Amino acid sequence: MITSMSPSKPRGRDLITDIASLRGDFPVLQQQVRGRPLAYLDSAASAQRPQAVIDAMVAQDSHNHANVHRGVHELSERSTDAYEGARTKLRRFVNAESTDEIIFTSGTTESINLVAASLGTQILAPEDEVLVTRMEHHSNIVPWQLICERTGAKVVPAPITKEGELDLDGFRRCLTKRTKIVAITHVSNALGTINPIKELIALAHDVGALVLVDGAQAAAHLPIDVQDLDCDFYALSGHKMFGPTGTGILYGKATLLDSMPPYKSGGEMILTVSFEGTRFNTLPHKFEAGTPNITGVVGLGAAVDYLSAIDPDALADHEHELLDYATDAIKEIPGARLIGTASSKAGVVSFLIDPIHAHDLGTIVDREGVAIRTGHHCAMPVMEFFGIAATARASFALYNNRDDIESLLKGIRIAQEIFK
Ligand code: 7TS
Repeated sequence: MITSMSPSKPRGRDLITDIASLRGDFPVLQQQVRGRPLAYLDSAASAQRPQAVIDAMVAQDSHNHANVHRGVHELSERSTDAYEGARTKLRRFVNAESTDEIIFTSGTTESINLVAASLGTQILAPEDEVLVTRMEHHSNIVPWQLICERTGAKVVPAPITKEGELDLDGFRRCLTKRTKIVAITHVSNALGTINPIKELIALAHDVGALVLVDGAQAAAHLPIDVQDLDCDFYALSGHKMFGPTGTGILYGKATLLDSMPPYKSGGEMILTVSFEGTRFNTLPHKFEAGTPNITGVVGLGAAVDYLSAIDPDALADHEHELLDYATDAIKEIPGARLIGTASSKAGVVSFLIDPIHAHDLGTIVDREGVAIRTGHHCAMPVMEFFGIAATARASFALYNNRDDIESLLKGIRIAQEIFK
């Protein structure tokens, strides 16, 4: 099930409900790969970009490029307006209270590293704990391990069930007075599980912990409302929500970001510099040292415009239908094993077809023009839990259709013939 909509999202009559019509917006999908129509089923790794995002970036580079926040000239003003305009779009997209709470980063990985390095140094001490879950992407494990090594704190993994859901009782048991930070994924990239994060955030706050949500896999599929969730931090990546690579945001509550030390230092993040002492800039610039990815941020703003024009209920229905169709079909294949059968899932199907190695499967379906990801998906603790080395993963986005899934099923049948 794809979770219900947030009440604070705009729900106008003019939102796009015909999801199937959107496929034509993505030029990369209009090609043949290995002589077959491309079936791109790897959006969890990186989503494709609509023409509107490409156009916005080309326009920025063709007409407006200059550095931001520093020039008095026309192009610098235009670039600054476009860059700060994107911040306003992102604020609306996650429903933050203020643009001060939107920090542009290179993506989810950098957003989490920022919080781990800055907040972690500030609040973690020996005996303290950072609670993560066993379904986290490495990006939401390793930064915490590094900061724990430096501070003497400990990373604690909350358990998961054999369905690939978070074990809620286990999560509750892990929460203690020692828990200072809880870092949880909104949607698992390896399993597709949608976590009940609002409930988890409330439980974490009950013990006084701060909560970071890894939203990398949520942003293209679910409405995000950071005020409703009451999360302290929310991280996302532009390239997983139809924007460019090298972009993303960290949302943080202003009071927290204000009190945290800078993460990177240099130009832009200062007010005054002298050898007697340096005064840091105000939010959000305090956390944006150096010349940012201006064109990328403009593209990310265009991706937000694109997503915001789509009816979230229609999008959820479309992806849910594809998920059910693929899950039911793969379940019926002899030798199939589904990894991740949570009751609440986003458009991710992780599976194995005995006796075919996931990598062989990926290579064979690629010959049919089908792009899936195979491997541990940067979630080795998940693989360890299920006693496997890798899965084949098909992941869906708004531009996918049943033909894509049929191409995958055909590829699987060919692989089975080869390995018979
Ligand atoms: N968190 C989750 C849940 C992810 O799925 C990913 C990337 C990241 C963090 C890191 O995002 P980045 O944009 O900073 O790299 N996940 C995947 C994937 O599933 N296949 O390739 C990348």
